[in-house]
Parts: sequence; C-alpha cells; structure tokens
Amino acid sequence: MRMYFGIGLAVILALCGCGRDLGPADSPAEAAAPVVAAPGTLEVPREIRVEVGDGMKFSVTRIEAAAGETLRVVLINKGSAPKEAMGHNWILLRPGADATAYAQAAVGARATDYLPEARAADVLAHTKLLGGGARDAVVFTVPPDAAPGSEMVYLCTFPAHLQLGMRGVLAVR
Ligand SMILES: [Cu+2]
Repeated sequence: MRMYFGIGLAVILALCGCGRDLGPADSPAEAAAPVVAAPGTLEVPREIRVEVGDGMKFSVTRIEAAAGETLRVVLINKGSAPKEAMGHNWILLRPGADATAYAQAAVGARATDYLPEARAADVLAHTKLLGGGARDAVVFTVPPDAAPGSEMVYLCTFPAHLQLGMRGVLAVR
C-alpha cells in the first residue's frame, strides 16, 4: 500500500507541478524573483522625451527637476541623415562645466562619437550619437546637492550643432 501511495503522490506532483515548491533547492531563486518584480520596490523615473530632426533644435530646451530626482531622458531622432553625416546626441554637463569648451573638445573626438574622453568628468549623463530614425534613453539622478535655481547645460556635440542652437538647460527647482 505504501508503495502505491508513494507512486500516486509522485504522479500527482508531477502532473500539477506542485513538487517544484517542495524542493529546498528551488526556494532561494523562487523567493528572490518576486522581490525584484514587485511593484513599488523600484523607483520609476520621470520620463522626458526629447525629439530632434534635420533641423538643429531639441524639442525640449528646458527641463525642471528637483535635486536628487531620477529622470529618464529619451532622445528620438526623427531626421533621415545617417549619424556620420548629421548625428545628434544629448549630453548633460555637470554644474559649472563650460559647454563651449566641451563642444570644442568634442570636435576632435569623432572616434568616440564626439565624446571627448579627456573631459569625461564634465559629463553627468549622455545618450549615444543617433542617426535618423534611432532613439536612445539615459537614466540619471540630478545631484542631490545641486542648489535650487542652479542650471546644467545640455547640448549636442556633433560639430557645430551647439553653435546652431542645439542646447538647453536643466534647471534645479
Ligand atoms: Cu545635433
């Protein structure tokens, strides 16, 4: 009788899949999964969509945010030119960084998609360089110690695009 019962139980467990819950070896992985996916455990950053095209303008030229706030900026290139001919990026500089000096250094940084490595410390967040039809997103946190009223510049570092007006500011509330 015992043997039949044992076989029967094994068949029931196999059919319903309940046996998976009984194995101690499965417990850590199964216990960990819901924690990662549970709503409310991850902060969802505020999303800001910035569009660019073959015209030399960001669709958003002023972003207001709180110190310490996490933002997700999505850059969308609605133009048609390939990135080698007329790419666009979105580079947010740290407070106090010189945008003109950064853009000048970027001209010589074609190999790194116009992100000059020597001035990496100036950059708070950046997207990739995008050709027409491409998009990229970047998540970052506004420095918690940024003073209210202070501003950070963002720009496109493709050669001459800053001078043509591809810039904006992130203002701290
Ligand atoms: Cu550009």
